[in-house]
Amino acid sequence: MVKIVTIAGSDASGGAGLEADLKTFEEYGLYGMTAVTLIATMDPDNNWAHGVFPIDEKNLKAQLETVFKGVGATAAKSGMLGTFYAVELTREYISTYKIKNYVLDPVMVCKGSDEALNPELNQSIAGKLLPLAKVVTPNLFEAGQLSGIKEVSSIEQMKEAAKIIAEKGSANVFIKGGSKLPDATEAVDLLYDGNNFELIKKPLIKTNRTHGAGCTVSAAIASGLARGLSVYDAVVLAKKFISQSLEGNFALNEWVGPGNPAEWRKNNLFS
Ligand code: PXL
Repeated sequence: MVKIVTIAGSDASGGAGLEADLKTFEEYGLYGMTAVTLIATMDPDNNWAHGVFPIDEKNLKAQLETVFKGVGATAAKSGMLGTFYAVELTREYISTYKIKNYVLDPVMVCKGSDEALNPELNQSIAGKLLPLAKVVTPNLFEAGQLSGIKEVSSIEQMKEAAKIIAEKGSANVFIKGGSKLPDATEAVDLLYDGNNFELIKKPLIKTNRTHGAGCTVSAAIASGLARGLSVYDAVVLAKKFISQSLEGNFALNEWVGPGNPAEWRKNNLFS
């Protein structure tokens, strides 16, 4: 059994965070493990406002010991880390256990959440984790933050941001969410391997039920790497995976809707 771990927050509503990651790992036929950094809650009496409850440092370290020392993993991804100690512990375990297939999803804020952006925390993520990442998977907003380009709103700016982010250490940069470019007619994402740009395209799926899409695509890339795919092949397959997942989008309630990673089973791309 090939093992993979997500170091991420739990989304109590189940659409994003480690819940999205585990569902994705399952679809890829992997054994999924978790190190929970925080629990995110949403308030139905307050317009679905997000709450964030960090897991304490001792607890997180004990989870990482369980996973990395106690079991071992072929691949890892990290999602919402939330605290400086979670960033440092992630750096420590990914480097100590020499995890080559590490996908960094530099989650900065949840969609629809009003929690403040923490620039120092994001700088810590960039400084400590980008150099360890095989692939970093920022969306347009995160690419803007990581690169220092204020607003990424064209394919040219995606390329510019990818170059700057690659210089900070990640071996490959995958900028997702190209479907949100102002003039998008297709869902165009960008892969940069330090030399070449590849545009990865799929038809635009017109829905705002995209909760957890970013988590799912980075978990799918990590899953492809765990299965031995090249970065390019893992990204292309992940793009198919997220497109199928979003085809199966549904409403959880009046505020939010996720995709459905299990859509994949209708059209299993491994068989
Ligand atoms: O989609 C970003 C995200 C990541 N991780 C957790 C979340 C969210 C958004 O809600 O709750 C735990």
